[in-house]
Amino acid sequence: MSEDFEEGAFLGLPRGDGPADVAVVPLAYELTTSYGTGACDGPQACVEASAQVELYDDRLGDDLPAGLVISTEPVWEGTTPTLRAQLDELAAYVASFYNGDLFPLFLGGEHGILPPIMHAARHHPSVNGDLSTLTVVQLDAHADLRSSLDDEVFSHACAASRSLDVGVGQLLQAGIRAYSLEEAERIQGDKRIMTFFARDTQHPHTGRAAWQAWLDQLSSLTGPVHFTLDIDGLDGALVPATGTPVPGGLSYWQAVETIETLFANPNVVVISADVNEIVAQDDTPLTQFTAAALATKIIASHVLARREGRWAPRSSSLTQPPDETFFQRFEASVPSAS
Ligand SMILES: [Mn+2]
Repeated sequence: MSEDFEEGAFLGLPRGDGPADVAVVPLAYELTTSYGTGACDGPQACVEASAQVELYDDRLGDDLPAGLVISTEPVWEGTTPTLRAQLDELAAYVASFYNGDLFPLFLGGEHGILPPIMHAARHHPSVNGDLSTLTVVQLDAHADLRSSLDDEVFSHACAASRSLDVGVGQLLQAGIRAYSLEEAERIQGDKRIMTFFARDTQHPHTGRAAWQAWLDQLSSLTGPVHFTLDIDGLDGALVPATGTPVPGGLSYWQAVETIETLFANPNVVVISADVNEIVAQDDTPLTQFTAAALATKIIASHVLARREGRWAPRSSSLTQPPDETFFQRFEASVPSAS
């Protein structure tokens, strides 16, 4: 630990001078978690665990912050009483990080944060108001493609469905191994969705070819991308405290390879990322440390993309909060869903 270690900051990095190049944004949101609880404290636990993550990234060949300003924002907590009001509040808050000047990394919180984040992402200059140009790349145990769970259409189990509903153009997912008949049919029938199942990529004999197909898919993407990492996409042994740990998931190195491959694609601009379903584990810090290590890998991969000319700041005039709220947008897209 260096003497400039700053308590409460991601990686202990002091704020530094000037505007932020990377913003780590903890979102303490948990209103629909179905099984485990504690996703609300997860972001803070991840920031604390990051104190033990090495600043050196082998691909970057440098210590973070590598000359940049990495800012850890105050923990966002909703101030409104209902789920719908909190989602609107969240969408308006995160919109301020989509002006194109910086790279936001959101820490959640349950996966229900994704649809309002995607609504806000329309303001990024690379998206320029048209979310249909945006691809979401998702690592997750669950497809998150239900139409509702326990009568709640904004359940974390519907995060991917609602993101498509607010206008996201394409969804690529891997690690998927827990899903319903409804979701299996949706994956089959919806051309916007491409799913790489863990059964195939983790198969002891043929998994290697299936995994390579996933990497090839990431390398052939074009346009703006948001990367969403539900930590339950990893094998449950690595993240035992997450809300719904599932066996048979991705290895740590597969998550790293996904991140490195995506950020290395010269035809993609990764505009933002989130790491979610983090829960503070009491007996060992394994769950939150795993999340912190992968969040650090995301930041290092962004810094490398900047250095190699795949990402540049693009100031936007669209810095105002969204002209329509998340719910206005959602209800316009899916008239029957409200
Ligand atoms: Mn999820």
